[in-house]
Amino acid sequence: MFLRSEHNPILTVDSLTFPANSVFNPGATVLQDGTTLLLVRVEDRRGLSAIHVATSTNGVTDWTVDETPLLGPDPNHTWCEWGFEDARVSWVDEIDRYVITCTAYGEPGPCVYLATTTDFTSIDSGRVAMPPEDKNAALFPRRIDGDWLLLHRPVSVARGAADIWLSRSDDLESWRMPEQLITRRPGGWWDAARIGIGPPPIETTEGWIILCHGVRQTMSGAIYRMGAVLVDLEQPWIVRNRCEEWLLSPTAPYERIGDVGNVVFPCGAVHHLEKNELYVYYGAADTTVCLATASVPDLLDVLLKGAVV
Ligand code: BMA
Repeated sequence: MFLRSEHNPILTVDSLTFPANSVFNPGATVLQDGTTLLLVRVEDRRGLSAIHVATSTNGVTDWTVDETPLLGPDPNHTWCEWGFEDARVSWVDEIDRYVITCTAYGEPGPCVYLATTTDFTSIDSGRVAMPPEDKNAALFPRRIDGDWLLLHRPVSVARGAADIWLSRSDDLESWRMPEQLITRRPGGWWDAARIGIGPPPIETTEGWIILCHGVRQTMSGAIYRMGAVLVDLEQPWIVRNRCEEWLLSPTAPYERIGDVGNVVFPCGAVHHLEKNELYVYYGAADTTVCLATASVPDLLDVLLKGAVV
């Protein structure tokens, strides 16, 4: 279903003009002029992460990565003293801005941070949207039934549970009515340990495609894979179908070996409407940025046949 780019990994630390440990887990969007823009997580040689802007005219090769981070560790605030991680980005017509959701990391624990920008050179407004421990958030790009909808992944320390929740807001500032949307499957399933959102939901006539990561614990550590869920177009709090099988699993050497081996971690997707193709940008082994593509009709075909599990 998903075809890996022959250029994988499409972005590595060797392409940066500044020293760093790793570059991974990219959010993605396409600008007005057709440039693909990634919000990549760059981990520096202290171990702290920042969100940097990377651009390419073809979305595959020749990336330029800004040296100055868009969001970086701030020692003046405990909640982001260790930086920002794993950005997702959506263009939101109603507010004429991009909305970035990412993890702010500091002593209180990881929390969801929501920021807006018009140009990716500065942040207009930014605030913590969900207290710790909560991460892996993505916004639906338009209001539904009058509300903004945020997908996020709180952790229940008591149960060790980490599922995808949905919360609503009138103003993108205060969030209410959290409800569980997509939960881990039990026992031997590939997403039994944790499940979290990947890129922001992708709108199609059949519903919203939600790509997610699922985690399974094994005797030699966790395996992070990618799966897909289809939720209703007008009532996205209703899960229509869920693929039983994963759609991308770490098998390539660059996904198997790295700082954290056996990880594919998608945060960005670009729907190229002319080809009806999805470009999914993902982190491989917490070390590099990779790309896999799939036909949207093929993906929907699988999703429409899938069972709700
Ligand atoms: C998750 C996140 C990701 C990371 C993944 C695998 O919990 O922290 O940033 O890619 O673990 O290490």
